Amino acid sequence: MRSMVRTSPTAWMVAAAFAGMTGLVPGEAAAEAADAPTLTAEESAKAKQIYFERCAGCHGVLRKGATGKNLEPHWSKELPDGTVQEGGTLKLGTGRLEKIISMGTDGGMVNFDDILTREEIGLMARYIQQVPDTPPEYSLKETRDSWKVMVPVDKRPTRQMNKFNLQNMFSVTLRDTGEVALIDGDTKEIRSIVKTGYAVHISRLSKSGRYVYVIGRDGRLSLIDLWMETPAVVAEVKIGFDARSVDTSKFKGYEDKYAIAGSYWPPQYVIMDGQTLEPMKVVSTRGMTVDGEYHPEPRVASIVSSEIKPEWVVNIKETGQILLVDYSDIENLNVTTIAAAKFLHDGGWDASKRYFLVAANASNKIAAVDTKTGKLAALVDTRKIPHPGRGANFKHPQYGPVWATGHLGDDVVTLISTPSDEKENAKYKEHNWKVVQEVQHIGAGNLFVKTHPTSKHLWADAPQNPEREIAESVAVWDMADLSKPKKVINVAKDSGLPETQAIRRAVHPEYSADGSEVWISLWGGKTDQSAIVVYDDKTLAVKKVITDPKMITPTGKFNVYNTQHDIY
Ligand code: DHE
Repeated sequence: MRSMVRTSPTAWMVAAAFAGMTGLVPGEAAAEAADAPTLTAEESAKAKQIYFERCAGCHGVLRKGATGKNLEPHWSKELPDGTVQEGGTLKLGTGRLEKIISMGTDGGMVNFDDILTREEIGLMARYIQQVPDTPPEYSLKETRDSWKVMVPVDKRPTRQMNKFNLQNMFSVTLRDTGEVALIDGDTKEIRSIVKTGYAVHISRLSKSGRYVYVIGRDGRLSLIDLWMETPAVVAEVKIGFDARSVDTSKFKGYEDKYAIAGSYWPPQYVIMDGQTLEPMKVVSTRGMTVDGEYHPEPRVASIVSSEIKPEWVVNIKETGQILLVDYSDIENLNVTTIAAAKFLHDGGWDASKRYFLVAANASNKIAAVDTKTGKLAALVDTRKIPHPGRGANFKHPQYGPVWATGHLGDDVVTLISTPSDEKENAKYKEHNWKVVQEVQHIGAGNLFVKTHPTSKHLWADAPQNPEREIAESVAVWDMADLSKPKKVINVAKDSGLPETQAIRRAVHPEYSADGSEVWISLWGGKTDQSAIVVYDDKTLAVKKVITDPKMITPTGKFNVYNTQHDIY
C-alpha cells in the first residue's frame, strides 16, 4: 500500500510553533515509504508532534537511533564478518510496533501504555513506518533574532536584594508545565515559580552562584538572576529546536563570562555572553563517527566546564567524539577532538575534577577524558546502558577513590576506580579505570546515583523500571560497608499522597548544600499534584514532604551550591 499523504513540513511547523518559534524555513519534505501504512494529514501532524515530544530524544529526529533503536522504515548494515544485516520498521509491521510501544523493552524503553492512548500508540506504530522528514536548520542570525534581554546588566541589582540563603536554594524542574520552582532549602518554601522552556530539562549555575541557566527541550535558554528581590528571568534566547544541555565558563578570570548550550536539532552548539545570552558563535557538530562514517545528526549531549583550563567538555552523542572547546579565544576557536565511543550521553567529574567520565550508553562503556592532557584516559566496559547522571564519588574501603554509575538496562550500580595524586591513594593505582565492584540494585531502570562528601550513604533511583513498586522506590547503601543489606525506601508511600493511576516515579536524589538532606522527586502524571520528599541523610527518616497544587511533574533538582561546585 502506498502512503496517500506526503509527510509535509507543516508538522515541523507545528512542533516549532509548539516550541514557541516563528518564521521558520520549512524542512525538506520526506519521501514516501512504499508499503507504509496510510496517514491522513491530521494524523501525520499529530504523530509528528508526539514524535518530537516523546521519541526524538532517544531515537533522533532522523530516526537513525542512539539510546533508542534505529526507527527508519528500512536500514541495512554490514557486520564485521562481511554479511549484511537488514531491518526496519516496515519489516516489524504495525502489530509488533504497537506491542513494543505499549509494553517497552528489556533494553530500557519504557512502556508507553500509561503515557499514550491506544489510538496514539496505533498512530505512532504507523507513523514510524513513513520516511522521516529533515527539519530546518537554524542560523546564528535566527538565534540572534530570538534573543531578548528583559533586564539589562546595568539595571540589575548590585547586591543580593532578598534574604534567602542562596547557597541552599534548589532550582526544580517542573517538567510538564515548562517551569522551574525555586525552593528555599532551609525553609522548604517555594520562593518563585519561573516560566521557562517546554519540558524544561536541566539547570546549571554560574561560577559565582548568582545566575541560573535553564534549558528547555524546545531550545529556549532562560537566565535567572537570584539576586533580585523575587528571582526572575533577565534574558532569554532560543538556541535550537531541540536541546538538553547548558553550562557556563568557570575557569579563573572567566567567571560568569560565557555560556554554552548544546542543541539536538540542528546538531550544533552556541556560545553566548554569560550575563546577557547574546549569541556569539554557532558551531556545527556534524561529521565523522569514531567508526569513520559521516553522521548527519550528531547531537550535543552533556557539557561541563573545566576549572583547570578555560575549556568546556562537549560530548557528541552519535559520533562518540568528546570535544574540548577552548573559550580563551572565541574568534579563533580551538577545539580538541577526542575519539571515545558512540552515543555519549551524561556524565560527571571524578573527585579530583581532572577526569570527566561520560556514558557511551548504547555501547555499554564509560569513557574517561583527562582534561589536563587533553587525551582519552580510558574506555571502561560496563553492564548494559550506563546512565550516571553526574555519577557519585566516594572512597571505597578496599579500592580507594571510585566513581559510581547506575544502569538503565541492568540491575547493578557499577563502581570504577579513579586515579588520585594523593599519597595515601597511591596503593590503589593498580585498580585505576577498572570496574572494582558491581553492587546489586533493586532493579534495572536506574537514572541517577548521588552522594555527598559529608555523607556515608550512596543513593540510587530506578524510575524507568516497569514495576510500580520499584519505580516508586530508591535504594540506599552504607558506603563504609557495601556488603550490608541496602535500605529500600518507597518514596511514593512516604509522600502520604493518595495513590494515582500513573506511576509516581521516584527520581533524582539531590543533596542539600551541607549534605544533611536528600531530596527526591515524585514524578507523577501530568495532571497529578506531586511532591518532593526530603530525607534526613543520617537517619533516612522523612523530614518534610514539599507539595503544592503547582507541584506538577517535578524531576531534576539542582542545589545551587552543589551544582555551582560540581559536588556529587
Ligand atoms: Fe535527561 C541530564 C538527555 C530524558 C532528567 N539528560 C541529561 C543530559 C542529557 C540528557 C544529554 C546531560 C546534560 C548535561 O549534563 O549537560 N534526557 C536526555 C535525553 O535525550 C532523554 C533520554 C530523552 C528526552 O527526550 O529528553 C532524557 N532526562 C530525561 C527524562 O525523562 C528525565 C528523567 C526527566 C525530565 O525532567 O525530563 C531527565 N536529565 C535529567 C536530569 C539531568 C539530565 C535531572 C541532570 C542530572 C544532574 O544531576 O545533573
